[in-house]
Amino acid sequence: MLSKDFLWGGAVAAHQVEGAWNVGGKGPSVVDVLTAGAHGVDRQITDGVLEGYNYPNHEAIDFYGHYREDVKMFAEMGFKCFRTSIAWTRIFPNGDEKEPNEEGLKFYDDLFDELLKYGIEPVVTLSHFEMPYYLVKEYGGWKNRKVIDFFVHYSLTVMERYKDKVKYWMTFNEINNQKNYEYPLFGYTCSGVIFTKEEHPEECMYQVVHHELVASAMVVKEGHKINPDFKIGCMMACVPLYPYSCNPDDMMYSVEAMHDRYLFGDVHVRGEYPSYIWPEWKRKNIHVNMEEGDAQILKEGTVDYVGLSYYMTNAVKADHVADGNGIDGFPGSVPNPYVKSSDWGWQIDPVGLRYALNLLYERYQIPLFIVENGFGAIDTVNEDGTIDDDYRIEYLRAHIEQLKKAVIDDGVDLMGYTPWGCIDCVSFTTGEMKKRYGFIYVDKDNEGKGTLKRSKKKSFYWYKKVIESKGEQL
Ligand code: BGP
Repeated sequence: MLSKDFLWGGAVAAHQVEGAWNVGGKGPSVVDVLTAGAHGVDRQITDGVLEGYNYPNHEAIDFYGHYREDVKMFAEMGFKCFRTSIAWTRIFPNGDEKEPNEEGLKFYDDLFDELLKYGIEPVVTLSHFEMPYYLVKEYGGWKNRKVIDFFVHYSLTVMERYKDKVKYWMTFNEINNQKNYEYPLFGYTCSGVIFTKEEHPEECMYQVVHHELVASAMVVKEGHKINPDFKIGCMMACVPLYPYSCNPDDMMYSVEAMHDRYLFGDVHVRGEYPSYIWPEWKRKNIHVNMEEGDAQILKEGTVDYVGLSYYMTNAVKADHVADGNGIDGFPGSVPNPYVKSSDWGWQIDPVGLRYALNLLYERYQIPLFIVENGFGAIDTVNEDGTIDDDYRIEYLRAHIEQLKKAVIDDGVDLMGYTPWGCIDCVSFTTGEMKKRYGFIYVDKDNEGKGTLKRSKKKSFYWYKKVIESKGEQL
């Protein structure tokens, strides 16, 4: 049985649920000018808001207008926590203002009060794949060092405001995805970067990442001064890479390829760049500008826990690297014959979750928090309005079984589990509604039509029992 303090809950991000993209003084965010696409690589930043184009994020599921009803349903499932993000542009519409927008601050006050009313702890991501569009246009996004100060000012403003309501924070969602310039959706939207022809994309993304790591460390350090009880974590997309075979070349390649993922945890947790990065930068002729004092900042701003998303593993094959056709832009990755894939090609591997937790805990020895995991699928509503999402239950059950093994058999210190998209929301990689994760169904289709009515799926009742029984009744 998992401990009574284990944080069971669910996760979403502001721009994938709230809608109300220009309401209450909110400014446009990069995700508000992003087109939908069948696959992540097709999603594009437009040059501002296109007339007549249906931006799925603009209304999303209107959590902004429905949050009371939704929180009540989370409470009915027994959530101990709820992970969401704050939309930077509700607080600072352009991003470089001195004074925050009171109406935006008030919205999150109300949301957090509503959660606390039911004893649900808010878990807040400060930057979940978005930033003010103004900072992209005027400053070039995170390429520009000035953005560090804007982000720190925004973060400390909300930490000060909610210091008695929010204890759990995370700085950047899936920060390691930003480095993945082969998959521009992450590079562009997360960090608001548009490369010029002269720029070396990888060098540019390392610069972006350095700025974010420094900003994150500043926020961790200063945040602890605001409230020493804050638990401030980092957040990484954890996609462990298996060697495709026991060929030593595959094994060695998997170690090298994992560096890309570890880099972020290594800096966040250990407070310094790891030894393997310097020779890599030298080999690739990458130069990252660091200012005097940055090393000290990284040292002083180490995180309290590691938040992670886990959806899949990938297998890598050394002799497949050169052809550049890896799955989802991961060089060298090939389908793993031992696991199945979702309709979107994500390889389903529950044991990989236990493996991931062991890898991270052995390396860092600080608490871990699974803040995303889940099964994106097309749901069918039966004639009587019920939704039998047994495939989702099966996926989550298998993953919870493995996380329990990691905790009980392997001694991993795991703070909690918040399945992604606990209420249906706009998919990030496709910008569509049809890829659903929720325990709660929302009546809205890909064309943006629907009543927005909420209904409980079969998994709703199942997850309620899981929480009630502290993970015993799966
Ligand atoms: C993660 C993101 C989330 C979420 C999730 C599922 O990478 O942090 O924002 O969207 O993936 O992805 P998708 O919605 O594309 O299925």
